[in-house]
Amino acid sequence: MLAAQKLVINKTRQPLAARRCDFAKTCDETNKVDLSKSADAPGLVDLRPTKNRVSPAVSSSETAGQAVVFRIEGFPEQRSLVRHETQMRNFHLLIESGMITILVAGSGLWPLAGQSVAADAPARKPNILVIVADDLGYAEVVCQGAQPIPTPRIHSIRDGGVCFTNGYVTCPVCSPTRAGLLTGRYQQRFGHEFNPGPAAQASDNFGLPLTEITLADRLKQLGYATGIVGKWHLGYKEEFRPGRRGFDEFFGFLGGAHSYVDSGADRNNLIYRDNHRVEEKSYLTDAFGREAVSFIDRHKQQPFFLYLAFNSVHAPLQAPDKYLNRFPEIKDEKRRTFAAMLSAMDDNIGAVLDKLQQEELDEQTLMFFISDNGGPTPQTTSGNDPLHGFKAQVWEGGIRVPYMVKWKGHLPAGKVYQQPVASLDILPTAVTAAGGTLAGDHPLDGVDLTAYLTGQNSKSPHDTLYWRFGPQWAIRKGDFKLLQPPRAAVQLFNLAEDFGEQHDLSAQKPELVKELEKAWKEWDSQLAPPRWKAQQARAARARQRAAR
Ligand SMILES: [Ca+2]
Repeated sequence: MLAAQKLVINKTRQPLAARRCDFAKTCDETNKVDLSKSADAPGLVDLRPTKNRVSPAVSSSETAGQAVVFRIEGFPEQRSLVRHETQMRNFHLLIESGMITILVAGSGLWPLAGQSVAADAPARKPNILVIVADDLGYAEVVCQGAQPIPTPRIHSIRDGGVCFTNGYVTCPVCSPTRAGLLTGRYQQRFGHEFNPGPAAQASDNFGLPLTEITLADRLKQLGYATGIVGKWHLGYKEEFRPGRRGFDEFFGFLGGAHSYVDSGADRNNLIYRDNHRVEEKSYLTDAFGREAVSFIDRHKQQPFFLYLAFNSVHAPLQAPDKYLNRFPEIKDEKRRTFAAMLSAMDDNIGAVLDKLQQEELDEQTLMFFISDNGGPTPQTTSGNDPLHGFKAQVWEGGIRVPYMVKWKGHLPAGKVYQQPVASLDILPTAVTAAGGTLAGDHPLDGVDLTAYLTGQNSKSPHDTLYWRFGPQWAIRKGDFKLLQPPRAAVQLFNLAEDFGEQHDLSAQKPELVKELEKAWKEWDSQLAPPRWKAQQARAARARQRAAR
């Protein structure tokens, strides 16, 4: 983490209008304290509040210098790197003059001799917000450029943070992915390999195994208020419910899918507030937005963890006129409804972001946005282009998803990160930011991404990523991916040149196939057998009918 020290200037500010640089116009124009032009400070840290000047510096490979977060009165928090002693000396002049306040400095900061500094002032732990979309395909929220259906509020996370072009989940369907995300561990390590099927047909032992420690458990232990709003899908029985897995509060449903317009549509999968059934009259996506804002309002005075797991844009395709009317140009009814559902989720994410801003919690909130698996395009139109495959498959279209992270003032803004990352990384990144430790008897597969995103570590966070989903499996090592599709021979792709997985290289590179197969088997040998089988709704209903 960058925040190795916290230094707060403890002195009275002096009015320095005569010397103050007009940062709104940039220092170049006033030329009063433009130390970057000074002869004794070539290349001084750029204090201008232009976001494009900050991000490249932070992401530079020449990051041997000190990361400094500072504030100029009247302007948002800034971040920059100081690489030379003369730069730091001039930085000190600005500190001494009262023109800037150093908030956070990187480890190994030059000593601030003679400064009136109160060191080690306790920093408030950041809030953690994890927003999960359901079945949202790679093509629907993109890292760069326009997209088919406008989602300006989700894009504001992208534009203010880091967007992943190679962001993966650990399974191409809902429940196992969530088990991996909330534990930071490959869910196959503890047998959580498949969906349970509908509530009425779920296996008796279905639920995130009680041996596992969730992100909520960890953050609760660190003093966080913890809440889940939305879809749980990690167990129906009492011992598996959110209240027993680290969450103080729960508003949502326990199953894998839910009507958006009838809270009592499935008597086996009702809407709950904690352990009490509630009637919900609002469109469910709006209700989840309302509850998320309420949670923040109730817990804004303390560090909180909010797991906001929308079921949008999972089937059934349902949306009220309020959102449908935004897309009169879309003639295909299915696509129009999907667009309305996505737009509704975007609005409600916007309400959450607005609330954070109103409460001045922007810079105190580390937030993630991710989809739990790829789009089931034939069922909902959720697109994965140009990736190959869909939800429930280990081609890229099933496992590479929209994924982004934002922490204003702490992570770069407007950056696209192209190394492979995983949903597993959310837990270690969040726990580390919260001041927790990752050691313990539950070894994690995820990594803290902070140093990678700030440019302090230029390596890839993961040498290798693995998938196992019944008979399907895959391994990605560097640019190459070997995968076992259902009922077919293994396929090898170079994702750097062919991320649409169109050109199978297995016949051309048999040695690489063997090497990757061996590596996958080594990982596979560490895994537990599935604790329950995949339950297909149609097959389960047929069995039930036959049993009557
Ligand atoms: Ca899903």
